[in-house]
Amino acid sequence: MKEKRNRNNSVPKDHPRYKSLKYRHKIIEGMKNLVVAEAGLIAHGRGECFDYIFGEKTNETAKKAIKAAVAQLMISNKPIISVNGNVAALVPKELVKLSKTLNIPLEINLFYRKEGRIEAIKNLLEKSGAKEILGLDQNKMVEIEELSSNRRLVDPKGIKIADTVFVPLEDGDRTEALKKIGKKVIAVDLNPISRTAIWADITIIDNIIRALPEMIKIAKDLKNLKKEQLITILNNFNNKKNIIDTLDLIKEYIEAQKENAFKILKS
Ligand code: PTJ
Repeated sequence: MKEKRNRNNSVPKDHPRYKSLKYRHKIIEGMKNLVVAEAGLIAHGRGECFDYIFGEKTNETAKKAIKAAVAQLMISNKPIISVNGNVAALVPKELVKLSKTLNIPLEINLFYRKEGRIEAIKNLLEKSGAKEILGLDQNKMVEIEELSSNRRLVDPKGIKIADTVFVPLEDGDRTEALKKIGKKVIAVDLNPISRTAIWADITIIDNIIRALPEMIKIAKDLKNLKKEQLITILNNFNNKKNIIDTLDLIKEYIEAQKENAFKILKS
């Protein structure tokens, strides 16, 4: 019998899936305090499933997309980071850090507009160091006509006038609508064939919990590049090819598991 028993339902640090369980608990906690929508739990589970089938790591294809994404954000005139409940619950400090490193505002934009959610997310972001947050005063929001979901309500100083919108994990209809009104879209989505992934200009196929710290690191690396050098990075990036390469990686990973998965039986 193990000596140190887990008495308070926290995740024991020696659990083989400690990290994954830790983030699950952040999502559950987020749901209890209104940051995360109920459907956010299901979205998280879908993400976990995709993460599993490419090894729960930031692959080379994701690194290429991250570099292009940061270059795109750096050359944009009015970029914006859109924040939903799941992202706020999982990586609030990193959202604020990316926003400060690249000098890009955060805008709360929700699919499920339950009373109290915007306030809860605002408080969490502020606790994590955010100074200016857009998307707060619902009376001042304007509509994106091409969109029928709640995400159509946007801040006139943010998404409405942005040239590039960074949309970490979400439903697909908005990316399509944003593209139709001429915006560049950068998405983070573990599902390489979601509508968001396919419609985005730059698709980072990675878990947001790994993608954001990597983006912050790359933002520091690219800080001193000239605009032409950033444009060259973008010109060398092909989103369609990158998605196809990621699908190939998934095939290779699953193929390798035919041998590797059963090795644990011998250990
Ligand atoms: O907070 P709200 O009200 O704005 O709602 C947010 C959710 C996520 C509930 C809403 O946008 C939604 O229902 O999204 P979907 O349609 O479930 O899409 C979520 C996508 O994100 C799926 O393709 C998942 O595979 C992917 N995903 C889930 N968790 C992660 C992820 N991608 C990257 N990192 C994750 N941790």
